[in-house]
This record gives sequence, C-alpha cells and structure tokens, in this order.
Amino acid sequence: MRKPLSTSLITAALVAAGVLLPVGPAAATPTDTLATDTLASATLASAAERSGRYFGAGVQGYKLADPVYTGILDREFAVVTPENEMKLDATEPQQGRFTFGPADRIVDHAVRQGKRVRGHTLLWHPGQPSWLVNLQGAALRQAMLNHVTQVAAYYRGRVFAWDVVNEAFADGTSGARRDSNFQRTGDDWIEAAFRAARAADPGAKLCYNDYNIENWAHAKTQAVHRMVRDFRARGVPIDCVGLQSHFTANHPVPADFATTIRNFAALGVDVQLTELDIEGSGATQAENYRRAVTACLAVSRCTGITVWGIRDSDSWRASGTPLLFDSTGAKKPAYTAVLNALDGGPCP
Ligand code: 9MR
Repeated sequence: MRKPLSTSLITAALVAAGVLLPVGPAAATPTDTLATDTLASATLASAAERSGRYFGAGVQGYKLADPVYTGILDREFAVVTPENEMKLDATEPQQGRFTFGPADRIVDHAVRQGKRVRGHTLLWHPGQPSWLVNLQGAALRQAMLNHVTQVAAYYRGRVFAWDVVNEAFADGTSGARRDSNFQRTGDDWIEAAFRAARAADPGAKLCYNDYNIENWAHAKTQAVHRMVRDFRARGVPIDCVGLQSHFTANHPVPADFATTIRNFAALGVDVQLTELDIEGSGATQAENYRRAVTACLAVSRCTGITVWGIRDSDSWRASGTPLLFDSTGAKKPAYTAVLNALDGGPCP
C-alpha cells in the first residue's frame, strides 16, 4: 500500500502551484475531499519517501555557490553524497594530516537543510596521495586502517552510511579481486577495513560499492555476491551493497536488474543504487530511468537511490547528458519518469 499524502502537504503543494490561496489551519479547504493517493508528489525526495526510501544526489562542494544548483539540491534531494571531497587524496593528503574542510562544507550544508549524508569513500585504489603509493606491506596495511578509523571517527553521527571499500573487483570474466597496492597487503584487507570502520562508528551502515555489478549473469556480480555471503557467514560487519548503476547504450539497465538487487538483499544486507546515471535523451532515457527505479522499488531492501550529479553539465560525463535536469536546471523527461515511478512504488 502506498502512503497517502497528508492534507497539509497537499494544501502546501496546491498553494505553491497557485491553485489555493494560503489559509489558516482552521479554515476548511477543498483538499479534504480529494482522493489523496492520486496526486503526484512535488519532489523526488517526497516521492521516494512515500515508499520509505530516500532519493539523493552526488554533490560537488564548490558548486554550492551556484544558486541554481543549490536550489535544485535543496528542493529535490534528501540525501547527499560528496562526489570527491571524502576521498583519500582529499582527506589525508599527507600521512596523518587530515583535511576535512571541503567535505565539512557539504556535510554542514546538508545538516542545515535537514538532509542525510552518505560517506564516499574510505578506500579506493585510484587517487591515492604519493605517500600512500610509496608504502607497502605492514606499513601500508596500518596506514590504510588508520585512515578508515580516523575518517569514520571524525564523521561519527553525521554520516549514516559509508562506502567503506569502493571498486575492489576486476572487470571481465575472472571474478577475481582487482590488483592494487591494497590487495597486495593480503586478501583480508577488505574485511579488516570493515572491522575498523565498525569500531570507529558503530552507528553507520557499512557498504561495499562497485560498478558493473548490476547484471546478475556477470562474473563480477557473482564474485561480489560470494564475498558478501562469506562476510555475512563469518560475521564481518557489512550492512549494505551499493550498485553504482552507471548505464550507457553499451551497458544498459539489465533485464535482470531486480533479480540482482533481490539476490544481494537475500544475503541480509540493504541495497542502494549509489551513483545512478543513464546516458541518452528524451523518451528512451526516460524509459531507462523508469526501469532502473522500478527495479529498486520491486525489492523492499532496496532502500534508496542516488543520482550522480544534478544537471547534465554537473556530470563526470556531461557529454552523455545522463542526469535528470538539463544544463539550465530544467526538468527532463527522465525526471518525470522517475517521479511517476516513485509515486507508483509499493511500500517496503
Ligand atoms: O564523479 C567523480 C569525478 O568528479 C571525479 O573526477 C572522479 C575521480 O575522483 O570520480 C568520479 O566519481 C566516481 C566515483 O567516485 C566512483 N565510481 C565512479 C565515479 C565516476 O568516475
């Protein structure tokens, strides 16, 4: 069952739309007789909230000075993921010297606006500062875990979920771990990172995040699924899996996307679409967004969706126009498709 919109929300929406004049709470309004569940939600966040889910966006701190950008962010999204500002090169540019200013700017903005923050990411193989690249063995392992501990502890209580480890599996058909300096410290580096994160912030949900794990048939998906199953069986603290969901014409929303989400959820973890963007335009793009959102809505433990940017011009691949707002900030057909899909979604 969908949650009906409250009369006050409907009244506010109708006032905003110029349909109703603002009136005091004692006055009777025509909304009392409306069939509430046929009304569309006003924003992505409120539409997702109706089924108990969140809708979020990847955010770049320096863009908060742009009023069009921040206006859309504040209006439409309930959760914020710093796109780059929490990465290792940003937060620990020199060993043991932590810089949280750029990330704090985003977190402070989110908190002021009543939004929640997803932390991205504690350990990722690219973008390592040179001091880290130059370490190996026990010294590297110790530095990695210290990083996880310090950053997770600093944001304790302000970040509700962390991508503890990002993109640790190889592409292709091997199903193997990706080679990296982290991996060369031993296969147990991922579980050690999750344990350190849990100890530093016991209240945060701890996620493994990756791309190209949306298609159930793919070897990489199966390999990540095996790791999560193993972690759950051995009590390694993992709460969620992030499916990045970067789609293109060559890497489309798979027909079995909901199956993948369901199979991860069956391991006892939440699933989130963490970096959703879909290249394309017009009705085709809108339909692909509808399919992606509908796959999440089909699984009760798919608890939220984050799009990786706000306007097309904000995207890491702007030429593919993969987002829900065009470069002027206008809503695209894909926006309407997502809003409608969320409004039609069942409660978890
Ligand atoms: O969108 C991010 C872009 O601004 C950065 O330049 C890039 C390198 O740090 O990272 C992009 O975000 C990536 C994310 O952190 C992990 N999954 C892939 C994303 C796109 O590259």
